[in-house]
Amino acid sequence: MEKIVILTGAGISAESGLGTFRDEGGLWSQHRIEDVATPEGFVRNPGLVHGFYNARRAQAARARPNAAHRALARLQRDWPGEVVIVTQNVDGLHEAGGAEAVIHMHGTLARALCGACGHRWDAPEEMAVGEPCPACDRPAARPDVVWFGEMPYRMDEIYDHLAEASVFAAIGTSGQVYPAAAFVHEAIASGARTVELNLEPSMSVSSFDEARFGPATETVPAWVT
Ligand code: BJW
Repeated sequence: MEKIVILTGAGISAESGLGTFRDEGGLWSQHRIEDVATPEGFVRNPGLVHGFYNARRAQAARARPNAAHRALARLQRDWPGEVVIVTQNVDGLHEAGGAEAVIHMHGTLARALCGACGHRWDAPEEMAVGEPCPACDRPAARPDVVWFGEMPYRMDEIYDHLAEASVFAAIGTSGQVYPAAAFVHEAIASGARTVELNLEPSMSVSSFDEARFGPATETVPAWVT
């Protein structure tokens, strides 16, 4: 049975109205990474970080899945082998589009994490500074997302899937953030055929066997059929 492993990034949700990070006008042109996406930034100014993620949580709650999310869900349902979706995105649009068992390697806006004891729970719409953890009562609630310098989630599982992949596709990701940017090399080492679907060539386009460029709502449904 052929296993297809798909890595998605912010570009797949762009046409659902969610901003990407590194495109012109993207999130990193409006916010400093060190301030909002590192554990040190959270310690320095938790209010700023909660504000950043509260706004993104509200925006993600309003967003609807697009044709690319739905096409991947269809592939997952119809493909006779296994289709594993690994996303770097913290929105829930793959699931809203019908996908199952999505691996959120950079966490999710929908959950809160206790920085003291590791307990996780459903995030309220607005997280506030000093909110107590429901398990240990310490005021250490943070968004359950992976910041720079932290270990992305479920890495062993992802590497196991990559080792068994017949096809690896990277969709809507700039290939600038590790370890996700190196997944294509793991897939190549496993003998997988590799394809990039992106608006324009990413940093690692030359590593892929095939590349298709254009908006995800066009390239992904076309690739899936
Ligand atoms: C479209 C489109 C449309 C637009 N249709 N396409 C030096 C070398 C190597 C590594 C390091 C290094 N120095 C430091 C590191 C490690 C560091 C890192 O990678 N730094 C780099 C900047 C160099 N990485 C880490 O710290 C990670 N942890 C780690 O490495 O732990 C150790 C470890 C080692 C080995 C194994 C395992 C672990 C953690 C990284 C955490 C990243 N966190 C963020 C925030 C998450 C929460 C949140 O959402 O706020 O994750 S940062 C941000 O970048 C977010 C994204 O998931 C991630 C990737 O961004 P993405 O998705 O690629 O978006 P963009 O904007 O970059 O690209 C969008 C793409 O879409 C573009 O190509 C567009 O063209 C395209 N597009 N519209 C199709 N309509």
